[in-house]
Amino acid sequence: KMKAIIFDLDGVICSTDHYHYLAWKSLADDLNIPFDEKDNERLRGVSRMESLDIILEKSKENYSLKEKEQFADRKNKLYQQYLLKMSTKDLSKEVKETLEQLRKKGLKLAIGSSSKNTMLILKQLGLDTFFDAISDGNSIQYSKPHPEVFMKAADLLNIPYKECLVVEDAISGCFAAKSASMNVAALSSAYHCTFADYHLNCFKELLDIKY
Ligand code: B16
Ligand code: MG
Repeated sequence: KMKAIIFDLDGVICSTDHYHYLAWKSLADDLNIPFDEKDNERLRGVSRMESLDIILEKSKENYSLKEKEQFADRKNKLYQQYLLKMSTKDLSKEVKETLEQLRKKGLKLAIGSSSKNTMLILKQLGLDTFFDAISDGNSIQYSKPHPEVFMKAADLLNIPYKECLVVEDAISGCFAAKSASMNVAALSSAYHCTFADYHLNCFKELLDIKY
């Protein structure tokens, strides 16, 4: 029996994954590093610094930690400019209504995101007070595929891991959930994840699951 749902943020609740891509693309172009949307798939769910390291794999230069921190900062500032333009209009009707109906079923609802911008994004969407628990990139030591972010969310809810369902768009996130013995519903980029318990064509299919 499942009592809680832990949602990934970027790529599940909202489409900020595209803004990540645009901001990284701009940095990669400045540094003359090839980077396209296929490369971007590897960055899903992965932390900011780890994402930068993946991008720099194709660079001929060897950058210092200080330079890398500046690059990550530059990317984040650009990314936040996109976030600041977001509003409640960027929360789809489908996601909003599905969340409300899941809550009506008595399920606990939480966020489990690697992003340090989680609170800003939730505020922009008008969801900052909606969830029962929020576990994000600021409170973890290891990012996905490590299960820490989801374990923290379940601990905050006080629900056993086996009774949680994680909703993910990233393979790294599906791994993270499974490592914590949680159930996984995979959608969009993670749809073909072989070990997911549920495969969703769209967000509202969460309502078809037997909890
Ligand atoms: P930030 P999620 C992840 O969020 C993104 O998928 C990933 O692409 C990003 O690098 C990471 O957050 C860190 O984000 O730079 O805002 O701290 O999918 O776990 O909600
Ligand atoms: Mg995601």
